[in-house]
Amino acid sequence: MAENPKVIVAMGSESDLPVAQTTVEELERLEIQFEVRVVSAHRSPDAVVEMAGSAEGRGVQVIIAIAGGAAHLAGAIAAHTALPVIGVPAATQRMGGLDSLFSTVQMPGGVPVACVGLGRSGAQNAAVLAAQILAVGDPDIRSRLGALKARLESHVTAQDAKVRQWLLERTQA
Ligand code: RP5
Repeated sequence: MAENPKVIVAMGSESDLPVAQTTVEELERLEIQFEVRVVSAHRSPDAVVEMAGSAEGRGVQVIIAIAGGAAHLAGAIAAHTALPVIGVPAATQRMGGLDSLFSTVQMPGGVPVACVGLGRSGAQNAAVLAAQILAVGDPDIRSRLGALKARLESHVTAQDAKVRQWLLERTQA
């Protein structure tokens, strides 16, 4: 766990860990100091208030909140801090995550929660968006984000070459 975390990755239950893992991996790749917590808007509300209320004083700059179902975690955190909060709705068995999505994004005016989508790409993008927020005042993170963009581009360029070759071989067969 980082000594001076810039990001907190909070999840409502240990069962959200598979989603959180994707966020954590991207934060590690971007070399961002973070810590991970399990705090629940409904099961440990006092811990949510304590974590959110003390984050800014500890030097945290962004909070990522992962939760499913009646996913009030991101909103409950946003109620207790002026730090940017990014919500990641976790998929659920009954409604596929639509319940989590609506619970996360439908915030009252004045208390925003940024939400970048469900699933693996949502969990990854929460980390990237957190990095982009930090990068406003940190050129090192900005340069690591530049490297990420370059990696994404070369990955797609390689896919393009592969698919073009596939089509060539198909037409020659
Ligand atoms: C939410 O309820 C958690 O974020 C989790 O996604 C969901 C189910 O939690 P468990 O019953 O698996 O602990 O609070």
